[in-house]
Parts: sequence; C-alpha cells; structure tokens
Amino acid sequence: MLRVHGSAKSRALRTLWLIFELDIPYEHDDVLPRAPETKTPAFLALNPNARVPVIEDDGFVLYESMAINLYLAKKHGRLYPKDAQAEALAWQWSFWETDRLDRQIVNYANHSAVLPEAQRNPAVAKAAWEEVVPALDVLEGALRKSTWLAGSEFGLADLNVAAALYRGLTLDLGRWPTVTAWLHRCWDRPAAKRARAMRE
Ligand SMILES: N[C@@H](CCC(=O)N[C@@H](CS)C(=O)NCC(=O)O)C(=O)O
Repeated sequence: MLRVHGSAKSRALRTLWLIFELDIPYEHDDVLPRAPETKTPAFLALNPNARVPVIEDDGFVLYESMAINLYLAKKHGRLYPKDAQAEALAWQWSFWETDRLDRQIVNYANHSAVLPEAQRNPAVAKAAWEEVVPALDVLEGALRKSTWLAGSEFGLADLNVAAALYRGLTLDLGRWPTVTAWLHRCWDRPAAKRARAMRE
C-alpha cells in the first residue's frame, strides 16, 4: 500500500493531485509541515530533512515531491511520457520548477498576502517577485509554442509545474495570459479540484 506523509496544505498537494489522476489507493498521514510529528525518530528515519511530502510504497521510501511524482507516474504508466525526449522534458520542467519557481512563488505569496500582516517582510516579497517574473516569462514563452509542456496532451510536466503554481491561482498573473489560461486548464481537472478541496 502507498502511504503519503504530508498535509494537502504542503507540497504534498502535488502528490495527492497525481494520486487522484492515477486513481490508486493510498493511506494519508495528514501531517503539517514543521509539526512535532515530523521531528520524531520514526519520521526522521523516513526523511532526515524533516520535511513533507515523503512516501512509503510497499516499504520503498522516497522524499522530494518531484521525484515522488516522477516515480509514481512512471510506475503506474499514466501521465508519464512514452518516449525518451518527452520524458526528458518532464524532468526538465520538474527540475526547472524546483530551481526557478518553487520557493520563490511561496515566499512571494506568503510575504505579500498569506501570512498575518505583522509577519510579512516586504523585502522578501520583492526579492521573490524579482525571480518569479523571469520564470513566468520563460513559462509564457514555452506555452505560446506548445499547449502542454511535454508532449501533445496534459502530462506530468504540466501537473508538477501547475501544482507548484497553486498560489498563482489567487495572484494577478495578467502579464502572462497564456500561463493563466494553461494554469486554469490544469486546475480545472477533477483530480486537481479534489486535491485543492483538501486544503481550502
Ligand atoms: N524540495 C522539497 C521541499 C519540501 C519542503 O520544503 N516541504 C515543506 C512543506 S511544503 C516542509 O516540510 N517544510 C518544513 C520546514 O521548513 O521545516 C520537495 O519538493 O519535496
């Protein structure tokens, strides 16, 4: 049995979305980031980084959300590219997102809107936004050339990048109309809505 550690209010959101796309059974350890449960010896044995998500798949332990999603999609043969080049593009977009957008968009959203006002740091928001803008410019350019990021239909690259852009759903992304349309196409999927409902 697959067991997912991590609340939908964390990067586990992207793994839950994928699980619903794959329609596979799972158990959920609904633990929040930084909760005491993530500091126990048992949890640290699964992920010594004390972070979520982490999965146990019939005893196989894996952390890092992008690796988890690449593994699960490949294992279950859904949303995973069939040829080597499309597969490499799925890796490219997953690694790109982690490098260019993942923390940046969260930092921007947290320090401009999500955190209570007293905890917001405008300098953090500004620095994050200065990195988000060129990243979204790159995504806009890619999506103007191709409806989906890797291949001719919605796939894991789209899921991994769109899931990370969850905060983008409530930001003004008017400068990036193609990204906005693609983001909503992705999040309109029933599996995405199901995952989103777990955190809202
Ligand atoms: N690169 C990791 C990041 C994992 C991560 O930072 N998760 C957050 C929750 S979204 C966490 O557990 N944070 C705990 C902490 O900062 O101590 C991944 O994609 O899985």
